[in-house]
Amino acid sequence: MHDPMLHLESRCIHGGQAPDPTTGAVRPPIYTSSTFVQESPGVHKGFEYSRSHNVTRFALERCLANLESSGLAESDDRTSGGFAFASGLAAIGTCLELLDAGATILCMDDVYGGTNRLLQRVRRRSQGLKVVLTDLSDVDALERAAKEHRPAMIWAETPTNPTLKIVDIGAVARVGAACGAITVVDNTFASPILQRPLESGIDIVMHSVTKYIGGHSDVVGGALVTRRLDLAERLRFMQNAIGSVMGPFDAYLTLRGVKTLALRMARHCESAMSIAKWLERQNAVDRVVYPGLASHPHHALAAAQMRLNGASAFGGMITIFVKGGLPESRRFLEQVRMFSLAESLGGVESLIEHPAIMTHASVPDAERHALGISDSLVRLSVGIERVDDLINDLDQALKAC
Ligand code: P1T
Repeated sequence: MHDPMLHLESRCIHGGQAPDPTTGAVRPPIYTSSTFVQESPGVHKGFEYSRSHNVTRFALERCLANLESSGLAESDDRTSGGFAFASGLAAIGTCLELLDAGATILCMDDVYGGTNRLLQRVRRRSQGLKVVLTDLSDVDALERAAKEHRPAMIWAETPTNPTLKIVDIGAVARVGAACGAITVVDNTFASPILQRPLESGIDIVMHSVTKYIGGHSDVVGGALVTRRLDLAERLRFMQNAIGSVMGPFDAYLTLRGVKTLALRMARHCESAMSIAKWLERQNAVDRVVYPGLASHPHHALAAAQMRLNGASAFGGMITIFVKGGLPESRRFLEQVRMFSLAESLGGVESLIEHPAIMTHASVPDAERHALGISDSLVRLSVGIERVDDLINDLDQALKAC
């Protein structure tokens, strides 16, 4: 079903989905077959080999393309411009293959540590990429860097991981179009429910579906969606040529997770807002960073750019600076009970972590310090448990530090 007029909640259930044509099954089956029989060499039913063609993966890819409003029809591209990968980093790696050796990529300075590591410690060497890290939340800096470096790709992440800066997606699209760069937004923290980069003119949206899209901390996966047919053709070639595809079981699980994405996001946003406001009143907390708070430097932009059913909504991620240093944040993190101390985010269960030691350890020290990822910075992923229970948990843990 491809009605672009449907609301996002309905598109989570029906977007890009049709009953199985052979049986009428309302959920796509898990097609495990690695290969497909041919009547005569080259004569087949459109399915040759499962890396290239998998019914279950295609179902997820069409659903994500629909949710992100790729605008491509199945008659343009088999999965309407959606592509699923074995992990978020596999999706990023495949996307970077659109660039020729020696190309320049202009990248947000604060991105997931693994994205930074792939760019700086792998692709700089193996692909000769020139990686220019800039604070793209500063539109003047974005314009200046684009003029100076003439990048072939601009990579934005918003809200950023872990400092929750907000990048103006429309500005990235405009600057990218003016300098001929392919523009990419990592939409992992917002999910397609809150933020719609392709509708603002961005070329490619990237997701770690491990997070909100999967939503249950039981699958690792990644996705790319493009609105441009030329890029869809190149990504289809790359996805098959490189081969870091999502397997059918993971595609099934992810698709199952997507069904409740809109419901979950509403709860994540509501609870995170309550918790952020509560945290602001706690003595043991130096500073709370949440795009929904008036104290956030990019609050107005976030309010305009992150929307749920016509109202502003700011996601489920909160960053705090605990008073003191590493001993205090360590005690706090050891003391939480309902929040699990673990990497990752976006699941139904609340997670908490220490980016400097955990998710962003691979970011070079000097860069980490410049970004303010200090030993007192703690990142919370607010789940969908009862919010009072979460606050009680944080309360008892903060009292211990
Ligand atoms: O873990 P993987 O599915 O490969 O996705 C990588 C990735 C890409 N982009 C963003 C914004 C991310 O947050 C991640 C993964 N992040 C974590 C594991 C984390 O705890 O921050």
